[in-house]
Amino acid sequence: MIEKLSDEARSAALSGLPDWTHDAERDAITRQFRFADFSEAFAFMTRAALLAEKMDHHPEWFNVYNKVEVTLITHDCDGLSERDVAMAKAMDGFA
Ligand code: HBI
Repeated sequence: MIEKLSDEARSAALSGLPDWTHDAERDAITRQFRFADFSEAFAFMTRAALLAEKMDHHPEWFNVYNKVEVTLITHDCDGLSERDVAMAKAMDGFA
């Protein structure tokens, strides 16, 4: 069973994810990505999608042209888990 991060663990994780915002209401994290064009944005989404399948952990996201809005939350614990942190770090690396 995947565990929700404690307040302390979450704060520590978020300090390493400066471009992400914590949504306290959902206990989720969100980030807006902006790319050069749609092709770049979709390339990012393709890489993230392959990782999501590999991790069995899937983002909630919205794309319009060169913008991708991502929300990460772990449905199994209805909040933030290590999986969200790992995916956020990977997405930052793809961007
Ligand atoms: N993706 N974001 C997210 N959160 C989950 O809990 C989750 C998922 N993808 C698949 C998954 N869980 C599986 O473990 C099943 O629970 C669906």
